[in-house]
Amino acid sequence: MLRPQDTATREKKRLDGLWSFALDPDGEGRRAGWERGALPGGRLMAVPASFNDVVADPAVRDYFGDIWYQTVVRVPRGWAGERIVLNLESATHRATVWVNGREVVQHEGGYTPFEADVTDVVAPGEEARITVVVNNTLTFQTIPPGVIEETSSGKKQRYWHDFFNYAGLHRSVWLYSTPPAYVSDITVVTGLDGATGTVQYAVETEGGAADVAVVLRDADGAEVATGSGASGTLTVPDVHRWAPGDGYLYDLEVKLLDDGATVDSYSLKVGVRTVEVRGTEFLINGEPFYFKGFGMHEDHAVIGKAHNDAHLVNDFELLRWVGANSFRTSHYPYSEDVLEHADRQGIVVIDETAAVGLNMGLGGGIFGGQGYTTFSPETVNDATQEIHAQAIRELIARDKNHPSVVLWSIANEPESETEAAENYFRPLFDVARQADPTRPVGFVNVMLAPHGKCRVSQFGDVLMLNRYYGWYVDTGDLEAAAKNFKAELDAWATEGKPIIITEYGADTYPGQHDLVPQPWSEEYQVAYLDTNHAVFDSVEAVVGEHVWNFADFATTSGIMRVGGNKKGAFTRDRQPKAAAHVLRKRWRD
Ligand code: GCB
Repeated sequence: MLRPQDTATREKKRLDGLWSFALDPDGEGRRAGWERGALPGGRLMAVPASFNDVVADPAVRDYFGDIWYQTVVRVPRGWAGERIVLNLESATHRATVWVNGREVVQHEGGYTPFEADVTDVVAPGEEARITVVVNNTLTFQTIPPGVIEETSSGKKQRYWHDFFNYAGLHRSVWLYSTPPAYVSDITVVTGLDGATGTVQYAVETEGGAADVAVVLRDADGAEVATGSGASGTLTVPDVHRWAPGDGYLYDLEVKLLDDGATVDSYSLKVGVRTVEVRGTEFLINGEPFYFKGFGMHEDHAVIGKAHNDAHLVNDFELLRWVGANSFRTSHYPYSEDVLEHADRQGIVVIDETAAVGLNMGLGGGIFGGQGYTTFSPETVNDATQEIHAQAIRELIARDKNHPSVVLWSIANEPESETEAAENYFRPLFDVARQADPTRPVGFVNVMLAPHGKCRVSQFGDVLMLNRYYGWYVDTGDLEAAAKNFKAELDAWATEGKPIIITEYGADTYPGQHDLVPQPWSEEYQVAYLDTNHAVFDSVEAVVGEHVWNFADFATTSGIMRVGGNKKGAFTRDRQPKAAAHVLRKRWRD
């Protein structure tokens, strides 16, 4: 699926703004057919936004179930004879969509786009009523998983991931037009042969006309290569490579031709670069790359997980300020605007699915997750695995052309020390490799499955480790932390694969100070980072460090969290803690 775009043959209309909004705890809307008329209640909600923190009502914040959204849009009159498509960049965690009372699409999974051809349901120049029922309930058959439990105060949503279950329409909704014959997908794979770059392309089309022509232009708009046919390879002498810190992008214009006349055109940004794992090295353009950066979250006051361009630009400004060259989309696919910006900025991305919390033994009460077996016919089972596979396919289908994306992470901290985990994950690595044979694949390993116990790491091209020596273990004892961490890393290094420390961090209450550094103080966070860095620097196979987290973020309430998770180098409103200055020194010097 291609992102909506304005081109010589296409137009798009953004449907963001205030939509009608209704919570429907009893599922009455589906029975009564709310899609056939105006929603009851007259409430309004911003799109895009997580609805949770916008409304001043605890019952709304923690609500789970059906959430109805509706808007009325006028279809541009100039779209007569065109194909008309409704596109939702995300609906968390699933949705059914009606246009003028007719169901047009359903989608499972909260962080990837979906769309419907609505040409036959709308009329150019006329109004169309768009109704979306979003559902945010998590079960054992969702990614991420959750369960509804009966408590003394009623039904409650429980889940095993450490961030708040924000939901709603988090990203833009579009109506767009294409000609009846159109380009439906493009895949590019780039290569390097000395100073010459190659751009292998494959174009898919629908609706008739089948002649394809492509033009590759440099950033100044000068033509550097042309091709014809639905697939081929372009060569670019003296190529300007896409590289970390240098987000140089070419533009690939794809034209669909009928008798020589252009019937559709689409423009794709292309960064020419290679990615390869060799021994314990992670190579970008054949050169060893060391990941410096963060696990992040899409998380802001009021809007929750909604995309916002000002926050996007600001977060990347802070990445640059602190000297980061990369981040992980922990723990779900981020808005595609984020990836496009990473492409432009030369920031490297580890792209993760929403498979987080597949570990019901984790936490020992920390996240309240006891009493379930992770993998069983009644919990995470074959049906979950298929939904997980689909989540991997949709992530890769959406992000395969982004030069910034160098590595797929198919899960964060799942149970991985059991035979059941091994059986669950083996085929999922195949799914990822089938969908993209060009990038390495991995998953993020949890401390409970150290070297020698983990049965899933064998499938990964890289080892991604989340470790909290000096925080969750060896709390406050950084000497022991260093010793134990080093011993574990030395053991992992024997695997002969690159190791990326995908999480390490210490909760820090901004403004909390200690002359003798104690956990929660800014001084302890600094000392913790220094200790960890000394360990990384002593293990050659370590090729990256991603601090947990870029910024403080919202979580469920609990005795382990003070107004959310406070492991940010920045506060939730993006002010630096002392740690941010220390990182800046290490990463920029
Ligand atoms: C982890 C998880 C992350 C949590 C973090 C923490 O291992 O991957 O989602 O937020 O630990 O702070 O406990």
